[in-house]
Amino acid sequence: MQQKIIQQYGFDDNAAIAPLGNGLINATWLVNTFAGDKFVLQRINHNIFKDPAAIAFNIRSVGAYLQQQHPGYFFTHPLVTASGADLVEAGGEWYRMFQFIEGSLTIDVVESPGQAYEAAKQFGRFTDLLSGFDAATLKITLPDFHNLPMRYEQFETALKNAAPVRLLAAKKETSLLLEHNDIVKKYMDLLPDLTIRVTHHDTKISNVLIDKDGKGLCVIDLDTVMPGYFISDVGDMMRTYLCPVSEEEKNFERIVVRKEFYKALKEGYLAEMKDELSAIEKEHFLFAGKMMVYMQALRFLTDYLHNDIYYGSRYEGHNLVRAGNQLALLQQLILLQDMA
Ligand code: GN1
Ligand code: MG
Repeated sequence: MQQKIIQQYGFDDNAAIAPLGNGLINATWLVNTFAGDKFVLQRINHNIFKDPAAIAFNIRSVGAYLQQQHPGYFFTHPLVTASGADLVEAGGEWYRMFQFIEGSLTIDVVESPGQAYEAAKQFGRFTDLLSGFDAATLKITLPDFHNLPMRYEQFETALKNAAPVRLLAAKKETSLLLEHNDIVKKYMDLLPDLTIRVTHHDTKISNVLIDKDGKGLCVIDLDTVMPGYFISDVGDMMRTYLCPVSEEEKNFERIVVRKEFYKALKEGYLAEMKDELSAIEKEHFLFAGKMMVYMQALRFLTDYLHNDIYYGSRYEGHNLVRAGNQLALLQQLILLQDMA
């Protein structure tokens, strides 16, 4: 199937196609053409993204603005096919292609404060460069994606409908989520004071391209670029950069918060966003992390209670472990005092 897609972009039949990266939602391949050029092919998971054309619209619209207003910014525009389309349908699936940026790298785990700084700076820069762009013109590619009260309601519904054996297995995680539900209230109270901006909504480290010297180049994976709050981007960075192990780690003793990484993340983000964020937003910098870690724990546990229909599961209890992991991280974050 992938060969058929790349033909539409006018590539030779002899391209080598190999899986790339480890996202949970979309499938990605590296395409090496016979001529020696490299491209990235992606299949959009349309069970989750019901409207792939909305994603393409947003990327086109943001890309055009950046090209016009900030021509020096490095932006990964999707390639167009021989017939001019930036999205290809085949067998009920949607695909798009990007140029592979020579010399660019991605990493999966943040290993140094410098990497946290660079990545946070890139995500801050993206939102800052788009501060003159009307976020309201973007399409909503995932309705209610980071709607915390709605995620909480879904969790409550799952508690009512789950199989008794899963409910019992999830007893500890369930009571921790209930215990910390003041986060939902705090978030609701804060909302009127937050500004809506162009938000990436998936700020994990593998969504930043860096060069061989570790300098940030740009952000990628723009499927969830939508109007949103700084909480989403800053919080998801905290969720994925501060701890030396990922959400997959089963040994929760290894879940700690690296203070120097927090400091670097904050410095990197504010290097671009300090004049954009309000005083109230800055005061809630650390809260962003708590909110996003809490929401991810809710999402993993809800999925466990729903028999893993969203995230899938590679072993029995996978999403329960992921939820427990995020709750351990939440407890560590609660202990962290804000600084800098
Ligand atoms: C999903 O596709 P990926 O792996 O970048 C999810 C994020 C979660 C993340 C947890 C569209 O992201 O919201 O934080 O898994 N994306 C979607 O690993 O649900
Ligand atoms: Mg993603």
